[in-house]
Amino acid sequence: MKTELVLDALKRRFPNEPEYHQAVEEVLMTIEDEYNKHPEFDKANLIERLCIPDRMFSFRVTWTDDKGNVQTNMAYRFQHNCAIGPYKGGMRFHASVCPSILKFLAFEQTFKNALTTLPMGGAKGGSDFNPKGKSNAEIMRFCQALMLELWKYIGPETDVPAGDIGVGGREVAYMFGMYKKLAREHTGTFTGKGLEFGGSLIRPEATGYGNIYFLMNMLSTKGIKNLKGQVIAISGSGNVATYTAEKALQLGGKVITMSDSNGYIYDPDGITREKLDYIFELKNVYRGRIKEYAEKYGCKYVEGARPWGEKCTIALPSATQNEINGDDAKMLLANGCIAVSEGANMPSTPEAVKAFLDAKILYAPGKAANAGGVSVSGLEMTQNSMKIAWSKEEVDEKLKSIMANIHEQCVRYGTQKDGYVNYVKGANTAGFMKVAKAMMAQGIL
Ligand code: NDP
Ligand code: 2IT
Repeated sequence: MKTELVLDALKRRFPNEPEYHQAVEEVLMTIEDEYNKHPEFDKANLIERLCIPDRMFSFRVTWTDDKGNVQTNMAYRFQHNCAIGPYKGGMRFHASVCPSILKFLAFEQTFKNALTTLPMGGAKGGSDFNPKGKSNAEIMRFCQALMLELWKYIGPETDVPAGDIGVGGREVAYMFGMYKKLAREHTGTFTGKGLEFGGSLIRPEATGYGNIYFLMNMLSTKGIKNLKGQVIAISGSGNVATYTAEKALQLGGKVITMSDSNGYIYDPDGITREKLDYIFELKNVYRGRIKEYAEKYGCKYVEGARPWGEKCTIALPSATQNEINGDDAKMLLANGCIAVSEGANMPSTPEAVKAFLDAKILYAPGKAANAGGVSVSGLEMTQNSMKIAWSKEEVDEKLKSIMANIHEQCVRYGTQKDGYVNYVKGANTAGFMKVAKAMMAQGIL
């Protein structure tokens, strides 16, 4: 494969989309060895077909705020690839949402979903709507207005959205409610639904728990069996970050940081179960800021900064893309960090990724480590189709075994001659090979 040529052509065709270029470049640079064993891929122009989304919807959403002002936002759905199953992926509501960010997320989702072992294609959607400070009624009206357009493009066997940044159980419920009214059917066209109307146990916990399960698989290759004695830095304080902290605590880890887009807290005594309950309440009930934790418990709060300068042995970025840069990575390594497992999607810049791989620490890219969320979404789809509900224990066991399976795939494709497991190469190659084989079998489409 002439990686540079493919990338240059993509950049020319889709200019000003840096996050999309970054995600594509990372995958193409790491799959070359395996790709070159298959000359038939080149003949079928597989790379271009795999990098460009199948379909991109963009539309205006008009809604009325509490003061009676008419507001507009842009919303999108990028259906990237459906070779192995219906399109599947979250919806993100954040002021920064734009085609480049959703295209990178939809691209990554395609490989992540392939790794889960479940039959799901890749998609992502969202809006530049900023949910911060909005009333419940405004959130509801926005979700309903968005769904007036989106419902035409989705369906239980077509495209199944879920949550992501700014979209949790509340937003999924409002979107699903409107979808069901317009489509006149009550099936599994969203995941992350409430338990009363088709949601799965463990779905809220799944991304965070799954990341810790993946981390434990990595640590066990070094003979480490629990998190006792490990000092853990987590970024974010949303869905992924809070459940990551919960499972880390259960396994004996000491969590010392959490953050939001305003700053981070550093609690040298460790966030206890009781303190974590406060964070759950702060975030989900009051929709407050992490700063309030520092005020309540009298610990350090650093405004406008990220937690990576604090000494830790394990870092679990769980907020957003490009939140660990090359300098942050160097600080983490200098402070003795032995493992980085990504709850967020593409949280490490290319410089940071290089630093982790050069230092040969345990480094799990998001598409492997955070696949637990979409995996339990897949299990929610299965339960909806079968019209049954599995117990917490059943879902958790399935999640554990899926994360172990993803770890195995990474080891299979990512083990280097010196024995170091390059999980980036492993995850990208395993995900790519599955999608590529499915596309080849289905002909030129
Ligand atoms: P939430 O909206 O629940 O939480 C996001 C957290 O990250 C908040 O604390 C938020 O702070 C912070 N954050 C968001 N954007 C930024 C930013 N630009 N700079 C600094 N902090 C930021 O989202 P999730 O927990 O669901 O998602 C977190 C990450 O995990 C994302 O990368 C998402 O794509 C990924 N992910 C999510 C899955 C899921 O199932 N939800 C599954 C797999 C991956 P603030 O409140 O100030 O905005
Ligand atoms: O990035 C992700 O994997 C998610 N936001 C979850 C997607 C899903 O469909 O559950």
